Formats: sequence, structure tokens, C-alpha cells
Amino acid sequence: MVVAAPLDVARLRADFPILREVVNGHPLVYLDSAATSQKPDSVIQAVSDYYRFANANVHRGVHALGERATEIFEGAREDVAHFVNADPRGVVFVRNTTEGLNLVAQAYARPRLGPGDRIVATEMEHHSNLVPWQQVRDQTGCQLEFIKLTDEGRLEDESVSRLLQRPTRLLAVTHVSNVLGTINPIRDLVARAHREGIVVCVDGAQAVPHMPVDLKELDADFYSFSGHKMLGPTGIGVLFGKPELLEQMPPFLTGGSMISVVTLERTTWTEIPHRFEAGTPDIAGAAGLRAAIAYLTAVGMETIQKHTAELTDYAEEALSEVTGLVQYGPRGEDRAGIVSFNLEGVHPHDVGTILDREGVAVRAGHHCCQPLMKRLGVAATTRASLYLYNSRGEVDGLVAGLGEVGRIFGARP
Ligand code: 7TS
Repeated sequence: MVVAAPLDVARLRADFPILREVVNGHPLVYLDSAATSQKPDSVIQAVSDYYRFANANVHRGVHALGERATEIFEGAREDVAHFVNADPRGVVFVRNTTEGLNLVAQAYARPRLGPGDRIVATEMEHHSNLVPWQQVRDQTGCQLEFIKLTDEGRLEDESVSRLLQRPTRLLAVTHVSNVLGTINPIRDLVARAHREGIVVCVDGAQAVPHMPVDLKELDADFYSFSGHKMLGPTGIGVLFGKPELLEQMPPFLTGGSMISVVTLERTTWTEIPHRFEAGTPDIAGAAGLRAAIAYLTAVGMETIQKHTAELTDYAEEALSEVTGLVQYGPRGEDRAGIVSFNLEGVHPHDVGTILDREGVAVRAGHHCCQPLMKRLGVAATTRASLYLYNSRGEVDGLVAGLGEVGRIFGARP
């Protein structure tokens, strides 16, 4: 087992220029990395260098800049493949997790499913891994059912067993919940699904940034994630699909860059993964994503996971001391760096607004998980999400800010 070295947070924070911002008179405490992460200088520099020294379109120029741009873009594909231990032929560049999941829904599920088939998702899905499947249900007449949650916020095993059998054809499940922090047992779910011939599509948006992910080991058929949540720029994301499945799929979007031969009558598709990358891609984004992967790799994903886990334990402990505070999500090893809570009698938007006045950035709302809010019996939660650049001092800042909320609302003595 790899023993992760402790993180030197103070040193690492110097790499993130935005963390030096002062917000409403206070040093910024950024606890919203689940929405989007901040970017180190090296990523910002890589994007800028691309435009300064390599800007050209990919896969077409015979000139030097075209070659540089293509090298950056295809190099990014290799780096992504290496980072998540996947075959680069299965790495499709998309805009974000959402687009990757829509691609699977429309190019894999829609042509294959019909009345009598079933898609299974879970009650904890982000809307991005829920609405695309409702669309497929409406387009094909298949059924859509949901794995229930336990009160701790884990997948209910009885529900998993009942639904992971015929007529289920596809399981759509998140690796890590963006509200509860639950880490789902993907490897086990995939094994159970595959025994029944069920294809598995995983939403990896909150997993790849925070823990080592090995796609060969997980064996999921599709796996989608976003660059912007893992220190990379906005506008670039990844859909991994097993090459043998991608080979059988029609394109999702059509146009330039994804064709083999075009006549006025018809078109043949080019090979994977380019078949799924119509139009000029986000080359600058790919340059930034490479730098983000280099940064994460240099720090070490085990180290990042361990740091966040320790900080999460610290936050849970500190928050449990706050009067009238209710926390959601499981406690234990299967928990990522996300802490959702409510303060009795105070709307999360008010909590978020008062915390912002103190320089503390959290997210308040339904977090694009309205069905999960219904399951929890709340309209919204406040969520603090932790990452490699966060410190115990910042968690203390959150707790102090909540003290201020309590004073304003009279919830504390
Ligand atoms: N899936 C999960 C689990 C997510 O947390 C998010 C974004 C997405 C999908 C969509 O990612 P995108 O890059 O395509 O937008 N989650 C959040 C959040 O929790 N707060 O803001 C965005």
C-alpha cells in the first residue's frame, strides 16, 4: 500500500493566485470546489502559452503550428488515458460531464432500448445523470427506475438487488454524490451489473478530482468527468467509453472532423474516438487539462484523498458542535470531502449569504439534485466542499461564520 505523504497546504496555496483574493474585507475561504475548483498558475500559463505559441486548428494544418496544436491535443488524450488507466481510443473529449452523459444516452441507449427494457439510476443522481435518461425513456418507451437510499445516504442493497436484473439494460450511477459525499462501490456494482448483462454508465464528476481512479479496475462501460472540477479550465471534459462499445455507436453530433467520406447524399464516419468530436475542439482547454493532470500527479492522488479525508473528519467534528446543525450523508470511509448541512430555522440561502459576507464561499441550494432533496425532506442544504488547497484554519473560518449566522438569527444563546 502506498503511504501518502502529508500535504504542505501553505506552500501549495501559493500556486493558486485566486486564493490571495480578499472578499468583503476577509481573506477568501473557498469551500465550493465541488462546483468548480480553483486553478494553479501552471494551468493558467498552459492555456495562455497555447494561444501565444501554438494556436492553430488540429488534425488539418500541414504547417508547424497545426502540428504543435495537434500534439498538444492528442498528448492531452494520452495524459488523460494514463491518469485514469484507460485505453486512449476510448477517451472522447467533450465539454463537461453533462455532455458525456448525454452522448451515452443519445448514441448508446436511445438506438438500443425500447418498450420492455429498463434503465436504472439512483435517488442521489445529479440532474446531469437523471434528465438525459428521462429523455431516453420518453423517446424509446423504456422504463426508468431508481435505486433507493438508506437514511445514512447509501444505496439500499435490497433495491440494488431487485433492480440489477432483467429487464434492466443500463445502470446510470454516480461514483461520488455531490451532496452527500457518498462514495458508491462502483467496482462491486459493475461486477453485479455485468453478471446480468447490464451496461454501466458512471458519473465521475466528483470522483476523478479527488481520488485515484483506475478505469481498467472499475471496468465501467462508460465514465464521464469534467476538467474544471480537477484544476483544469472550463469547457473541456472527458467521456471514456469502452472502445468495443464506441465502435458500434453512431455519432452524437455531426459535422466537420468526424467524417471519413462525405458526398451530397451520405457520409461515413471516421474512427473512434474522433467520430464523437465534431467541430473544432477546445484545444486550449486540453492544454490546461494536461497541466492540471501534471499538477495533480505531482502532488499525488493518494495524498490529496488523504488530506481531504482528514479535513472532512475535522469539519464533521467541528460542525457537530454547532447548535441546531443537522448534517447529511454517511460517516465513514465511503465519504468524500463534501459536507452538507442545515441550521434549524435558517434558510440555506441566508446561511450562504451571511457566510459570503465573512469571505466564506459555500454553495446553498438543491445542488442540481431536486429528487435527493425530496428524499432528505428538505428544500435545500448548505454545502462545504473541500479540496487539496483547503486548511483546518478555513474550516474554523466556516464554523466562526456559522456562529455569526446563529447570532443574527438568534439560534444560539
Ligand atoms: N455530476 C455530478 C455528480 C456533479 O457534481 C456535477 C456538477 C455534474 C455531474 C455536472 O458537471 P458539469 O461539469 O457537466 O456541469 N456539480 C455541481 C455542483 O455540485 N455544484 O455546481 C455544480
